[in-house]
Amino acid sequence: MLSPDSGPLDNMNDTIEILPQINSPADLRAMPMSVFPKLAGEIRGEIIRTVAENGGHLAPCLGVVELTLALHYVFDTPDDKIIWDVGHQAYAHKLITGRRERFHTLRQYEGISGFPKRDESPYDTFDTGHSSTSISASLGISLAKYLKGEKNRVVAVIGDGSMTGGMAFEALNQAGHLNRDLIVILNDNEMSISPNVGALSSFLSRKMTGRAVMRFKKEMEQFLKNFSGVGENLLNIIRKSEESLKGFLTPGMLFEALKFEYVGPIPGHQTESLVETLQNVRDYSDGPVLVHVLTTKGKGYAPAEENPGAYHGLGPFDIKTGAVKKPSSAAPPTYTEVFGDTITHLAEKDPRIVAITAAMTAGTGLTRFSRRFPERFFDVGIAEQHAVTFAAGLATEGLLPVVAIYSTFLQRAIDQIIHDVCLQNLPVVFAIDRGGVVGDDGPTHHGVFDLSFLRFIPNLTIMAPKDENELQHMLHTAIGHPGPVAVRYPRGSGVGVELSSELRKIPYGSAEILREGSDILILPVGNRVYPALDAVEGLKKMGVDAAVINPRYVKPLDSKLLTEWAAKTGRVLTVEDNCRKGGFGSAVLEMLARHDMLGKVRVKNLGYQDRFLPHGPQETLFKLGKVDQSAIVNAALAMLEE
Ligand SMILES: Cc1ncc(C[n+]2csc(CCOP(=O)(O)OP(=O)(O)O)c2C)c(N)n1
Repeated sequence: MLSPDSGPLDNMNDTIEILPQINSPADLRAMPMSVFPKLAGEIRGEIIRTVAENGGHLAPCLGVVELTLALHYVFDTPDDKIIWDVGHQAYAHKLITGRRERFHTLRQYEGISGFPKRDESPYDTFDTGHSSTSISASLGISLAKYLKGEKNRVVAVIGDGSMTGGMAFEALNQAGHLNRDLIVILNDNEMSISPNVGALSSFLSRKMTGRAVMRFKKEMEQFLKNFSGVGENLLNIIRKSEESLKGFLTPGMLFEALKFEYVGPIPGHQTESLVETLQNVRDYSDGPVLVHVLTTKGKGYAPAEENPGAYHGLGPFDIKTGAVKKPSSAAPPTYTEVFGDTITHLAEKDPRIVAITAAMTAGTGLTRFSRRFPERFFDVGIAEQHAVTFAAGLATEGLLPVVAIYSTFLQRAIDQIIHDVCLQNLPVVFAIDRGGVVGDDGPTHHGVFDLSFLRFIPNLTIMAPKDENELQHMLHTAIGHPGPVAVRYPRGSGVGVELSSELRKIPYGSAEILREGSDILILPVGNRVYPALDAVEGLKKMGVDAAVINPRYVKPLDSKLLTEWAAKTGRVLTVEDNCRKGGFGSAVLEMLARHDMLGKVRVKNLGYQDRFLPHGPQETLFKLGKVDQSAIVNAALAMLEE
């Protein structure tokens, strides 16, 4: 699988000599630039070894090693500021800003984060994880420095994928208007997670063959043909120098129109020329500048270069073969896979079904759908807000859009869900993946707010499956429902139940009683149902007889069944992989209050407290957040003792 010049593997066998001498960028600045190629190899080796062990974002980090060295060499960090967009490409930055010795703890519980964190290092200027924020933040920082009379430089580093997010353009627009100093580095590797999509990406592409250029060329040829002599000469020049025509048209024009000085495109893996360009920009620029840098995603590790999408973010892998270490072949399918298969299956039968992703085709399980129904599949780029309103438009014309977005990224589109979908009661299905804690990516990525931010929206139905089989039935129920529906499911493997071949509709707003009992009613939602059933087994041994109801619908709640069992047991314990405020437990409290039962029934809610959870394995976080099996047992016992 590896190509003969797989670079980093050679580097990895080299002795690590230079990196240990760098405890801060000041050490880097004291070195001759001639050591940079070897240093870049050492850094790549360190990144590959650590990600192979811990998992993480490999290809994005390998692509910016030289750029990182050049930035810290030229700019006076941490006084000058570097803001990494998304922040998933900042491992080299971490390695040379004093975190080399802790780097082996990357993404581990209580170890260093996979993203920039202000409380981890003064070199981390701005916390990130969601895309397209870097130019806005940098502009704010630059303006603040101006108002405080400080002269430091501010540099945003943003990928071509992240540049597709609307916020990036909102910021460019204001930056051009304010005309203050700001340096934007466009790290263009032609990739988002998968190949970048959209008109902007073809505009940036150095292999541009866009229709606009072709049309321009044709029209120019026609025009010049009218002038004998001079016209012919020019025509020949244009024909011969197609590259310069493209250079004339792309890609600087776009940024120049936004009043940025455009520099580039420049090669991104030659540190010395990067340094020279950045020094010029640092010393001579006046007003906003965009430096267009061309990099190779996965640079230096053959499997990642060959398949940058698969090596964008991954779990532990074998360095020699590049093969990802799978838990076991017998592991149940993930919720994501079941979603992808179910939606493809349903779309076979109903041509109105269309699927939408915001740059997460593989992540949301839509690869199969995209191949089977290319015309009914839309990757809109990193543009969650647009994805939702686009779906609303499709729905007004009688189509049945399924918008698959991770819970954390859907936070971006709350207004679009309210204003464009729910207000008009449009039949859009939101397939919300990664609901609940996601693990190693940490607080920027935990999907622990969705039940709260969706519950208050009129017309919206919310479901959460207890297992992968129920997910299938919920999707079948959601599609065709005459209004918006959100189906929220967690990251990772299902519980291993059999998948029914026949899909059935779950009666609207109905819960299911899983276990009858007289002492306490446990109401777990989604992925908390099985831990609750296990907890009940434990409680039984302690002489406690607990009832368990799977609500299935978070909204509307099955108030008849729930109040009946609340009254029978006199105690209600809710459990959710969501924040406590405004979540499922709050819904149960509100329902009991409406039925005037709060004086008669004791209620306790298990869910995340009012603070952000760190990164770490999901199971560790369930424990930390007190929503795991033992927390359920303890809470039930405490309620019985009261
Ligand atoms: C709002 C938002 N949506 C989706 C993502 C998931 N995501 C992380 S990185 C990435 C691709 C970024 O592409 P680019 O900016 O070109 O950086 P590259 O990885 O190619 O270096 C996506 C879609 C995100 N971080 N934030």
